[in-house]
Amino acid sequence: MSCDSRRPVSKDQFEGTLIGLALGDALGAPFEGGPIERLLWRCIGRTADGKRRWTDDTQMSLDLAASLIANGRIIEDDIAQRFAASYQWRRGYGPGAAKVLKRIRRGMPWRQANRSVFASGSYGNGGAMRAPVIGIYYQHQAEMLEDACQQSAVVTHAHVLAIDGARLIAHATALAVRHREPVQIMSKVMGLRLDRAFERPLALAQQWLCGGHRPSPAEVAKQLGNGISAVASTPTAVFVALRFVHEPFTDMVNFVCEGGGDTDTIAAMSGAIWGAVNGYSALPVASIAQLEQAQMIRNVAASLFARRQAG
Ligand code: AR6
Ligand code: MG
Repeated sequence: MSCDSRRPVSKDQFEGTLIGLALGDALGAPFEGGPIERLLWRCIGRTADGKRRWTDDTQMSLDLAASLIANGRIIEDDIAQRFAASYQWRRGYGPGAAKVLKRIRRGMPWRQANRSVFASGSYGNGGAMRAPVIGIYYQHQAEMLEDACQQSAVVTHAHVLAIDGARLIAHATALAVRHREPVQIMSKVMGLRLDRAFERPLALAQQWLCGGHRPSPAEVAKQLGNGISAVASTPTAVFVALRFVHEPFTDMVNFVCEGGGDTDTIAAMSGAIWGAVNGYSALPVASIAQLEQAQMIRNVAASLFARRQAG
C-alpha cells in the first residue's frame, strides 16, 4: 500500500463515493432497527426485478448531487424543493424528517418547516448521511465545504449537532479522497472544531486506530454508538471506514450490520468514505449487480465529477 500522498481526485473516486454510499445503505437496510422494521423491509426491500432497494440516505444524496450538477453550488431553496419532491414513505425517512418534507411539499417555507417538529431542529443523522456529496465536491475548498455543509444540512436538520455531524462526514470524505492512511486521516479529523459531544467518541476512535485495537461490533456499538442521532452514528461511521479502509468492503458492511442499530445509515456513511479512498473499481461487482439503479447512480457521480472539473 502506498504511503500518504496528495492525489488528484478521479472519476473513479466520485463513483466510488456515491456507489459506496448506496451499497452500504442497501446492504445495511435489512438489519436496521428492531423486529418490526426488519419484517417491513423484508416485504418492501426488493424491486420488482429482485434488486436491493436503497433508502432515504441515497435518495437525499442523489437529490443533493442533482442540485449541485444543475447549479454548481448549494442553493438551499432548490435543495429543499428536490428533497420534498422525492419524499416517499417507503424509503424509510426518519419520522421528523418525513413531517418536515411533507410540510415543505405543501408550501411551508423550509426555514419554518425545519423547526416545526423540534424547536431546536433535528439532531438526527439525516444531514450527515448526504454529506459525502459535499465532501467529494468541495474536497479542495475547505471554506466552501464548511458553508456547504451548513447550508445542505440546515434545510431539514437545523440542530447544531446535526450540522456538526454533517461537517465530520464531509471532511472525512474529503480527506479520504486525498489520503490513504487511516491514522493520518483520523489525526486531521481531530483538528476539526466540533461540538464537545463528539470529543469522547472521536478520541476513543483515534486511540483504537493508533493502538491497533480491533474492537468487536458490540464494543463499537456500545462505546461509539449505533443510534439515529448524529453524535451516536457519525464517529462510528468514520471509525469503521478507517478500520476497514484497506480490507474488503463487504467485511466492513457485515461489521456494521452485526453492530445493529441504524445499520443502513452507518454503512452508507462508512461506505462512502471507503469508496472515496478506494474508488468504484474496488467495490464488489456482485453486490453492485444486485443494487437498485446502480447505473443511474454511477451516471450521477460522473456528471458531478464533470461539473466539478468544469469549475
Ligand atoms: N429533540 C428530540 N428528539 C429528536 C430531536 C430533537 N431536537 N432531533 C431528532 N430527534 P429525524 P433523520 C429524534 O426524524 O435524522 C432514517 O432511517 C426523534 O425521535 O430528523 O432524517 C434515516 O435514514 C427523530 O424522529 O430523522 C436515518 O437513519 C429522530 O431523532 C435516521 O432515520 C430522527 O430524526 C434518522 O434520519
Ligand atoms: Mg437510514
